[in-house]
Amino acid sequence: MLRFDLISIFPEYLAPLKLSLLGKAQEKGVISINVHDLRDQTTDAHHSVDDTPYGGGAGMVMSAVVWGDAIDQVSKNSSNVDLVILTPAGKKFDQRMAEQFSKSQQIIFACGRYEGIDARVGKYYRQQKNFRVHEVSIGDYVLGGGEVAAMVIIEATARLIPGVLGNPESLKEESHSLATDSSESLVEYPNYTKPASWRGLDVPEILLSGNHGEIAKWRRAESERRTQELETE
Ligand code: 6GU
Repeated sequence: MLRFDLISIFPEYLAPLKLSLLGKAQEKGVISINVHDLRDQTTDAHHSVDDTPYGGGAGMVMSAVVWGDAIDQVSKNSSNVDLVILTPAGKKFDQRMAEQFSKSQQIIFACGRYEGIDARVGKYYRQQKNFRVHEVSIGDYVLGGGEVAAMVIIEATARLIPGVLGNPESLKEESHSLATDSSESLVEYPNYTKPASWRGLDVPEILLSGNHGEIAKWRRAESERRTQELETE
């Protein structure tokens, strides 16, 4: 069972993880998702989690002391932890990374806010033999914090775990998994369902033909055309 732990100062922000596919997967016991409030680790009266940056500059930096205590707490007794530090300065998340994470035992998501987490946190856990540390971004834009990014990563990762999807066949043909080599990955072909004619728009004739060989060829060509279209935008 893959165990996901998320540490955040806004645990309520992560409530949607109980819903839909991920909620069902937790009920089935295929995954577990555990949300932790970073402020539970603070010892001062104000429950502060951040401070001004050394060297000056705008914004606040999240405390290594508080993060270290929280990560220690959530990883105690764990022999094999992937620590994901969410930051717009991280490596770009993609389907290949989701496939790797889906084989993990435990993934801890450090959801930072403000100007980020003291850089020593990643450095420290990289030195621990039971940890693999990943600094990850979900795209080239800046969010207010890592919570939504963590949800994106969990949703993409969990659905690759056997037993999470109702119909595992749906994994095979979808966007980004047509090729085993993700450098050659194509987006999905267009899908249609009844009615065959809607507001003057007809479903492509070939899909009504029952000729599975020709349908497969057409779909492949559509995937290539759409992928090409995205690349030339
Ligand atoms: Cl992981 N965090 C923040 N704050 N912004 C982001 C991001 C992460 N990925 C893209 N933008």
